[in-house]
Amino acid sequence: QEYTLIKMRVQELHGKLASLAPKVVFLIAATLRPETMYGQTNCWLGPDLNYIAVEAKNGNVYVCTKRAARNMVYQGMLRVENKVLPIVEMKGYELMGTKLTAPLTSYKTIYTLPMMTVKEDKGTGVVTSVPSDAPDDFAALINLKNKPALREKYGITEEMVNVEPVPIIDVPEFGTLISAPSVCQMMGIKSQNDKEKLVEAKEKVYLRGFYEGTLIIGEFKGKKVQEVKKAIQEKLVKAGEAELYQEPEKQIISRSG
Ligand code: ZZB
Repeated sequence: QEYTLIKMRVQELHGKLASLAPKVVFLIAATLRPETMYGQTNCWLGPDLNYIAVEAKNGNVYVCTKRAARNMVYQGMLRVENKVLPIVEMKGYELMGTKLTAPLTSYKTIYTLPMMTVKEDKGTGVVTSVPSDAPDDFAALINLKNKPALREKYGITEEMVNVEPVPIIDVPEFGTLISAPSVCQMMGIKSQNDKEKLVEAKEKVYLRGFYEGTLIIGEFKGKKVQEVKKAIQEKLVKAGEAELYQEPEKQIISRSG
């Protein structure tokens, strides 16, 4: 499985990250959909997951799970070559509300927010949120907007969730420019707890977006998603805004323990 790692730059180094100055620190989000980066509105972290900061080969500091850092060691992406050497260790909740600068999105600042369903054993444990085209992201964002108590628990302000899905891909069948909200509405999905429906919604949006979707924003505007996915990935990598990262298939990991 090949992921694109999106480098989301931490704007101000506070708390656990303060000691990393003057290094440049990035939260590293793993995505299969680099063409949707125009629609990023926030970043998800699992509040109870463990994260580490490690030094990349290029001198930057990357924040991700230890499992992802181990894969990065094997792929020659980190400065220390034969083991994972964490510079800082922290829980997801200690990073909530961090201001980030992310590539391609029109939001100048996006915030880290809590999502309960972020998996430790997938990608980097850092997830970029595209509520226009990912039903999971849309449902989780609606939850946070509607639940002051949930925001308070993690020190999230209203300003941090004051974002709207950005129309980025036109899928004629959905009859609107924003797929995820319309599919969630059609299927009656109101919360990130509607797990089964969300799986179905995700499949629908994925397939239609990939095969029938046309970008309506950015330099590849008017082109089919299928045709430009690779070009957008390459462009991000060339600009130093992303890296490529491979992940072994899950079954293989669990079989070998
Ligand atoms: C941006 C994006 C935009 C994504 C979209 C999806 C969609 P899959 O196919 O099930 O493997 N993701 C990455 N890591 C994690 C994690 N640790 N826990 C939970 N979710 C994670 O799903 C791959 C997608 O799952 C990744 O691509 C990422 O979200 C998320 F418009 O990045 B994606 C219809 C989906 N649309």
